[in-house]
Amino acid sequence: MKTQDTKEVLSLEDFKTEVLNDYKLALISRECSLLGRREVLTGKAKFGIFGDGKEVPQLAMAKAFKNGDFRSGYYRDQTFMMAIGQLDIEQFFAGLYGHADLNFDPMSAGRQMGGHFATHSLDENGNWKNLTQQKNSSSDISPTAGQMPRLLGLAQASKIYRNVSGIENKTNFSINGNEVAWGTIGNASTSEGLFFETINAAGVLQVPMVISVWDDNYGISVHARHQTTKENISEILKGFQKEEDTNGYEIFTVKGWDYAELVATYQKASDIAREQHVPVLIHVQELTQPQGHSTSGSHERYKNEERLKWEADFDCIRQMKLWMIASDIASEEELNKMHDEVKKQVLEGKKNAWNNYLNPIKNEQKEAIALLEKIAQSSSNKVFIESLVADLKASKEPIRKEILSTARKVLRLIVGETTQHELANWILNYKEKVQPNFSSHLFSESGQNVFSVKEVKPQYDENADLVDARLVIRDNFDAIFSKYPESLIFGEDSGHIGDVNQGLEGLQEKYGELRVADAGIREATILGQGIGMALRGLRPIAEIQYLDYLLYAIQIMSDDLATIQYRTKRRQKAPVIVRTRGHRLEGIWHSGSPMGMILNAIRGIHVLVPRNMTKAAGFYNTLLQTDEPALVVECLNGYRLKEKMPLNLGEFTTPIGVVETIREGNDLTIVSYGSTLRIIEQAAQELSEVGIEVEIIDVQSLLPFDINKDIVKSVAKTNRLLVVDEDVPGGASAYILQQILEEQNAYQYLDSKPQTLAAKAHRPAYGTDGDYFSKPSAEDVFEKVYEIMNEVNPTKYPDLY
Ligand SMILES: Cc1ncc(C[n+]2csc(CCOP(=O)(O)OP(=O)(O)O)c2C)c(N)n1
Ligand SMILES: [Mg+2]
Repeated sequence: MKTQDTKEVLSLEDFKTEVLNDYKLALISRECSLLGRREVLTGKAKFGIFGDGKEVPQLAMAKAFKNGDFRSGYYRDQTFMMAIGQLDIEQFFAGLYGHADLNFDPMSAGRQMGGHFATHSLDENGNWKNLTQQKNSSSDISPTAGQMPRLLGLAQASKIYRNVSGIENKTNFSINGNEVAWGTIGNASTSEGLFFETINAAGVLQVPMVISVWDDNYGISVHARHQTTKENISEILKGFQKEEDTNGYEIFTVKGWDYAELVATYQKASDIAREQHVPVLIHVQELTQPQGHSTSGSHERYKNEERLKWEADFDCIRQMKLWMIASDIASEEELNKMHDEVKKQVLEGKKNAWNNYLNPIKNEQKEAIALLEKIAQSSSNKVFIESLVADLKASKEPIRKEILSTARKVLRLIVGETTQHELANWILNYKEKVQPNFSSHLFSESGQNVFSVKEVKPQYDENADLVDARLVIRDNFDAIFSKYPESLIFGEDSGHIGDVNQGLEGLQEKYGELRVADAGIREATILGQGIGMALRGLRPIAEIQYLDYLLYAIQIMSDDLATIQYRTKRRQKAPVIVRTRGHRLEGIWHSGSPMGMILNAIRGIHVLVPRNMTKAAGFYNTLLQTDEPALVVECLNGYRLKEKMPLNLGEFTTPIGVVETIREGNDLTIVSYGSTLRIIEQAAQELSEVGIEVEIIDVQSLLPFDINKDIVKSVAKTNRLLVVDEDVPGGASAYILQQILEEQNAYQYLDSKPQTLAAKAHRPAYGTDGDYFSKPSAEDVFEKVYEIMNEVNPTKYPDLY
């Protein structure tokens, strides 16, 4: 047998020891699952989903997994995580309890339910660790198959590191692209489109990815016959098999209880993927679920007697044990003894984890009780307070909600009493201490976040010519690719023709097919490429051809990219730039501006809406200096407009979160963004002709929004506010209004009703008339403003209608 790193032949004794260690780990993992379920049923933990029945193949996968490799998997993989040394018994239970402390639950600091695994790519200061000297797992998400798109990017990173020059020195992330990305997925989850999209894309890209399907014949209660054609995923994927002169996959099938065969298969898969950059699919069959799917139900409801008996017989740990006995690796007595020891060890670990979780909260409980008891003594509501305190005291396994909720209830009972101030302070301090456990790191809090970048204005030659704006974008990308060798762009038509608007024209020739790349029509995995590569230190720009098609990727942006920093409490980051173009052109699927939907779906990603290409280019230049993900929506109708060509390409920056006043006026403030601004500017001119002077503010950055609160300053001057955009009514305009009225308190300066002017609720119709009758026009803006002014001064601005 080969060992993990040296490939040397082991002595028989070493071999036995290795197998025994593996078996012990399988037992530990199984005991964790069994005890974990009990912890949920007795109320100590809220929900449990475990890896029982899948232990043995994970031991085999861990043996082939090397430093620098990455996993992208799902909730069954606890055994694997233990086998690579990234999860111990106490951490397993800390995750189950939701211990909100990274020191105890390194997976997510209690933010995710147990069974969602991760390793730390960043140290406590947010700096990259050396990923080639550790075993890595990207952080899991719950949506089935949601791990697949990112898996593609994790694998592709190796290909980039192996083949692109100029990044050889990035040895923190890769050594010659020798790293494999390992995916795991349940059999039923292969029904998802994301699975097939990823499989196809990896077959095209030929990247070092090994994807294991853990096949237990079920997806919760739903049998394989409802999930998979022919009930067999490897059978139906046979067309992907690589042949001599084609791309494609190596496909293996193996029984999930056959330890020796599993170890051999995983070693083979690893070699093929690592050396040849050919993807491998391993269909691991005949796995079981000894306790059913999760703690929410019991599998006796949907598995018949025969299946249950088969599952008991073919339990992978039982089969491994039989094999060990038959092969004289150990006697049954020895193995039973080992099992007894493991049971004690797991119980011990569980107790420690529980105490570690509970003790700090108990101390907080004590502190609160002492304070509240003291307050009760001098209160006119003593009796009521003492009753609340008694309830809190009675809680033997308190949670923070009970502590804070009691304190807040008492506060209401002591309003006006001398102790009010002390308790109010205690509550505020407690909240300030605890709230970040649950809310920090949605965005980067590091010194490299978007607020850290200095503004550099575009510089121009005195006689700068006006050029087609797409040339500003193109030449700026040229500057970016030469300045940042780790940057790359990919999307539909982004490579050979240099994107549909030729903002990348000629750049593939200059920077090569890997850095300026065409991608298949598959928006979700284009995003996944971005996420995976960013997780491995590259600076990907994922291009989505039109804003209207971002919907295909929005799930991955929302579930994966937007939550990465948050769900790992910033131990992983993926500073992907998503480039797209939209807002206004022609017809239902080339004119959408669903910014409200996007804003609400992707908190955790910055949302930037530049009004022209110089602003857009400046955003890219800013973003590449930061460590955060962002979406940049270029104006689809802006590429042929004329702009001056800046001199300092690749250097000038557009500040993020800062608005710009693009026209000054005293009568009313119009707030907008993107293409709509050109219409508003036209209307403003016409309004000026009838004596109405509007101030126009370009938001530029919807998330973050006006960090300097400049809009309220304008409203304080004009006392009137109109928000205009091309989204549906109540879409992004409602968000903008909420920011201005609620966050900036602009309501106090208003002399007229604050209003929004948006597109019609339906999709924009085709043609110029379709546009005119669907989206706000210059006349619509004119009349809306005029109507507001008419209400103010009907004599000066008489009724139009
Ligand atoms: C998109 C999505 N739909 C539904 C669910 C709920 N769900 C969680 S696990 C699961 C079944 C998955 O079965 P399978 O892929 O075979 O994995 P197994 O649990 O059997 O290992 C379902 C439907 C989910 N998490 N995500
Ligand atoms: Mg299954």
